[in-house]
This record gives sequence, C-alpha cells and structure tokens, in this order.
Amino acid sequence: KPAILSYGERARLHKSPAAKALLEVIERKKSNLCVSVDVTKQADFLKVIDVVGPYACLIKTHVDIIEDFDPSLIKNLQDLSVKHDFLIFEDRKFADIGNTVALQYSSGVHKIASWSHITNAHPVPGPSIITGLASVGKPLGRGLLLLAEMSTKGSLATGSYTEEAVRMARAHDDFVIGFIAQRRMEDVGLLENAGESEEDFLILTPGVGLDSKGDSMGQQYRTPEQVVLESGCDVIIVGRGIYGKSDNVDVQAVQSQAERYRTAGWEAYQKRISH
Ligand code: BMP
Repeated sequence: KPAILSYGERARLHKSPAAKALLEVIERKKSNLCVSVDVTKQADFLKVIDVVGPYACLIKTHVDIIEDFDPSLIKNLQDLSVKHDFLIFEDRKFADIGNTVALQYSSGVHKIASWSHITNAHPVPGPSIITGLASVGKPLGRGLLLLAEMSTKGSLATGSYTEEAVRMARAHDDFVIGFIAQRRMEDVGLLENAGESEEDFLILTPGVGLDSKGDSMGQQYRTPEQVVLESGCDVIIVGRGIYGKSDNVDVQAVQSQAERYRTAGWEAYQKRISH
C-alpha cells in the first residue's frame, strides 16, 4: 500500500481553492475537527463559536434555525472566522432542481453563497443539482460536498445510491470537493489520497461522539478513532458532544470538550498516516 499523504501535502496538490484552503487550515491548526453549532439564538451561536473557534478547522452551521437572524450575524461569523482561522460550512442539504437550488444558494434572506466556503447537497435530483449550484458557487471559489451516506438509522443512502453519488462527483470534480459519508468508500474506488492519482475527495463525517451511542431520534455516534483511523475519513463533525445543551452554554465545558475532540481526531489521524 502506498504511503498516505498528509493534509499539508494534499493541500499543495489540490486544484480546488475551497479544498486547498480547508486542507491548509487543518495542517496549520493541527485540527481535523468541524464543530456543528446547532443552536437557535444568535448570542449562543456566536458565544459557542468564539469558544470552539481555536480548536476547529471548520464551523458547520444550519443558519435557518436561528430565530433572531439578521444580516449582522453573518458579519460577526465572518469576523470570528478571521479571528480564529476557520472556514465556514453551511449544512444546507440542497435537494431540488438546478434552477431552484441556484436561487436558494444565492438569494433569499441568507445568501449562503456569499459567505459559506463549503455547502452540501443530496445527489437525489441527479447531476443537474451540481451544475445549478456550480453556476453560483464556482465563480466564488466555493466547494460542494455530496451526501453519499448518512449517519442515521435506516438511511436509504447506501449501495448503488452511494456509488452513483461518487460517480456524479467524479464527473464534476471542478466543484465537488468531497462527501458527507461514514467511510472512505474504497469499495467504490475512492483512493486513500496516495498522491498517485489526480483525484482527492475529502470525506467529512457526522455522527461522532465519545460519550454516547446515539440520540432518541435516529442519530448514531462513532468515535473519532473509528471514523478517522478505521474508516479513513478526513474530518470529524461534532455537535452536541461539544456544545452540550444549547439552552445553557457552559463556556468552560464547551472549551474542554472542543479540546478533547480536537486531540482525539488528530491522534487518530497521526496513527493513520504512520501505518
Ligand atoms: P450532533 O453531533 O449533535 O448529532 O450533530 C450532527 C450534525 O451533523 C447535525 O447538524 C446534522 O444535521 C448533521 N448530519 C448528521 O448528523 N448526519 C448526517 O448524515 C448528515 C449531517 O449533515
């Protein structure tokens, strides 16, 4: 088996500006941790991000759950992204026809494309969802992730659906930078970034928790070691494992969990590349 490239080496080789930027931040901060900040009030959202920012390569948002949203939130988020050196990933999960997703991505209240370095889409409509989103995002240097698998019990994104997602990404690798998935998907030919092929898709993985196996609504958790070392994924996505109960942000606890997950993710990666 050829040696696995480091994040930094992959950053140098990558053609996509969004993937390159993410790999560079990961290397610079020695963090493959993406924190998912799913809280509903602006003040809590910004507070959590300011606390976890130093430990994260990427902050994942669901901007449509913020009750008191106004455009100043975006400016504040961007300021924090500069202050703490992380990228922004709006987890929008687009799933419509090309024309509609282009409008949802560029317009409306949130104008996602104008501030989110990375976003994602369900492959269910077929390749036109990528061309629709690319018409907006590519000129801005943005990157797209396809949901090839999900972390939930009973997910339908398996087998030939997952394979087709990979095929769609390959046909549009000028905009698709990787996948939301649970594993490297080597059975569909995704190489472990050995530097011998031009192709280098990132695998970002939600459903990560150190203290819990799941929630009461179908979520399933695996550990950073299972995800990064055993399954060959690149980035761990952690939400409630870090921010805990959103109605009462305990700054000290949030900080120590962020530090803990960052260390666990990085140690799993170091084991992987030293194999
Ligand atoms: P938590 O770690 O609190 O379970 O949050 C996981 C986050 O990742 C949520 O924002 C969810 O929307 C997202 N997510 C997921 O859990 N599973 C998937 O397959 C895809 C996701 O985007």
